[in-house]
Formats: sequence, C-alpha cells, structure tokens
Amino acid sequence: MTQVATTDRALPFDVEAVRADFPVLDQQIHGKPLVYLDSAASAQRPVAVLDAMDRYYRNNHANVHRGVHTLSQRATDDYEGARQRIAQYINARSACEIIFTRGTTEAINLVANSYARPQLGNTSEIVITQLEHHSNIVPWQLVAAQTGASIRVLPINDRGELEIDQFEGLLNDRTCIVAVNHISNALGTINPVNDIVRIAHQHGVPVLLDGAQAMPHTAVDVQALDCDFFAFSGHKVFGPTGIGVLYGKENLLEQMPPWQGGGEMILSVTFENSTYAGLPHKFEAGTPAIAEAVGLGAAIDYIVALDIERIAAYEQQLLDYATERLATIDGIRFIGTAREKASVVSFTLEGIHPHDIGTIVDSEGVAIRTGHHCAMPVMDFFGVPATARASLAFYNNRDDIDRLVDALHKTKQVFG
Ligand code: 7TS
Repeated sequence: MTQVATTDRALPFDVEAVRADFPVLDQQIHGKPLVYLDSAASAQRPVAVLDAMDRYYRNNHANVHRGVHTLSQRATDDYEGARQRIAQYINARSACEIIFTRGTTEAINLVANSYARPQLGNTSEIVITQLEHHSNIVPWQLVAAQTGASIRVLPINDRGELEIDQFEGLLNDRTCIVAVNHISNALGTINPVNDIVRIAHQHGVPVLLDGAQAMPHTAVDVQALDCDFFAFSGHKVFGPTGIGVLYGKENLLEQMPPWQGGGEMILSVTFENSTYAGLPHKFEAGTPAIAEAVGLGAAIDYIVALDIERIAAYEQQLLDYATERLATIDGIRFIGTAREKASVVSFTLEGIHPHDIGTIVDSEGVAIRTGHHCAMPVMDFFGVPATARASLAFYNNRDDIDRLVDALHKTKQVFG
C-alpha cells in the first residue's frame, strides 16, 4: 500500500508500489495485461478510496446534518471532515468556501446561473477560450441566450497555446467573468492562469478556473492563484464519480443566491417565504453524495501521501518519454505541442481514422480515448474531426508507453 511509500523527494518515485494500490490495473483485456491511458477521461481509484467508502457504508451511514443520533453525527463528521481536508489541500481560507457538487460541470453551471446570470444584460460579455471543454462553453451559452449577453473567445496558436497577448484586449467594463481551463483536456496545454487572473483583476473582472485536469497533475493553491472560483471533479483525481467541488471566494459566494432549492439549504420555510442556510450549505440542496465526499477526502489524502510535486516530476519524465517514443512512428501528427504541457498526448495517424486506432489498440489491451474529447472548437482549429489521446497518470510506467507504441505499429500494419 502506498501509505507506506516514502514522500522523500530525493528517492525515485516507486511506480510499481503505486500500481499495486490500484486493483483495476491488474487484469487482462483481450488476453493482454491492461494498459490504462485514459485517465483524463476518468482516473482509477486506489484501495484507500475503495476502503474509505466501504468503511463508511458498513459503519457510519445515515443522513447528514439532521439527526442527533450517533450514526447521523458520524456521517456528518465524515462528510464535513472531507470538506475540511479538501479546503486545506487547495489552501482555501475556510471550509465554507468548498461547495460539493456533482463534478466540474455542475460547479461551472452553478457559477453561470447563480453568479453570472443575475448580473448579465444584453450588453454584457463573458470571456472564455478556444481551448475549453464543452462544459466550460455550453453553460455560458445557456445564460447568454437567456440574457442577451455575448461570449468572447481568446484564440489559440498552432501549438495549442492561448494567444495570451490578445487577452487584455477582450476585457472591458462590460465583461462579467472570465472562465478558462487551467490545463487543457484535449491537448494537455498548461495555461498561464496566474497571468490571466492578474490581468483580469486589473480590470475588476473575476476569474473561474476549470481545474478538472489540473488537480491530478499539479499543486493547486487557490489563494496563490487568487482565482475567484475553481472547479474540479472527484473522478479525475482518483476519487469517486458523482462528486466534485466548487471553490469560491467567501465574499462572492455570500452574495450569490442559491441555485437549487430543497432540504439542507434552508433555515426556515413558510409558504410566504424561506430563508437560507449559510455557506456552504446554501448551495447543497438535498441529501448530498456523502460516501463520495468521504471517498474524495481519501483520494486527497492519498495524493498528499504521494506528494503532488513528486507526482508532477515523475509524470513530466513519462510525458517526455511518451512524446519521444511516439515521434518515431511514421505518419504520426501531434495535435497540441505547447511548450508547457501535462500528461496528455493527442495525435492522428496518417490515413487511419482515430476510432480505428482506438479499436485496434484496445484489442492489444491498451485503453486510449478517441474522439473530439468534448472540445470540438479545438478539433475545428486543427482541422481534424477527432484525435487519439493517450493520457497519463502517476500509475503509468514506461512499459505502458512501449505497449502503446507497439499497438500503434500493429494498427499501421492492419491498415497498411
Ligand atoms: N473540464 C475539463 C477540462 C475536463 O477535462 C472535463 C472532463 C470537464 C470539465 C467535465 O468534467 P465532468 O467530471 O463534470 O464531466 N473531461 C473529459 C475528457 O477529457 N474525456 O472525458 C471527459
């Protein structure tokens, strides 16, 4: 178990010990050992997360915040304890700034509906980028359509990097919010989020960071970033599906109206009027995903034990190795060659549709994602309908990369 793995940065990252913590990796697919290279879509879970959820259900489950009975108190402690640990991990000022959501998508929809929509009018503007996942495009389009606001898009260059020099020119006194991803899921580009926040704040504009791909690969300190909102998903950070987080600065969250109504989020209800609970519960209507929050807390503990700086250093080496090995394949075209990149290699093979690549490599036991990666504007920019994407996590090793390269050679033979 990795709980015993050392966090001494001087020692090499013990990927084999880490792999033993992930039972799902230990299986055959089509008679070959599984190589899982689709962690950007959803990562796998260590035993520590599975055990934490199992323990919770076996021993402590009841509804939260409503009973004086012992199980309800235990469940509440587990749920709120997870919130505390997440707050500490991303360096929020207070646990009340951590809102549990179903994931990144719901977190962004919350901000679009509760923060932005009430202040949007038909001259208002929302700034996003060409590099966004659809979940950081469509929620803004929905509120823009309801209010007459418009969306302005920061373009990218041929490497798949933001044209940051053009950013300031998109801001003006009609800009309501800037919403941008920290790390791109389709290309792996690490965006200059510190500059984006600084420049936006000089114009008095708040910034939402979509941190779905940043959380598994890089240290996140929301106070150092000074972002106003930060969204991420549990399942991409080695925790459960169905849970995610919206971090928001307390003064902004305080001013925002509840988005969904129901139990948990009220102080008092009459037919004439209701009053709302304080933060964070104002934004958590209904029975929450309690076991999932517990699992997410355990996932964060697991990352803390491994040390995110060591994870990032290991993954950078692995990404360099993957890029080097893949570059030896004739006919490969890398889509996204940003100078600052994390854990994703998107590519096409001349004359072979990405879906065919995905099918053949799967028959070799290698799982990659093929498609538009919910980033159609990125595909449009590069003039491709889809790419094949290998995405890495700290449980991948060089053998996984070699197996991918072999499977791609096989693909070329098949489509010869
Ligand atoms: N933002 C980014 C940057 C993402 O990568 C994703 C999911 C989301 C938002 C949405 O997250 P969800 O958990 O709410 O669904 N990205 C991917 C992907 O790259 N392949 O499948 C899902």
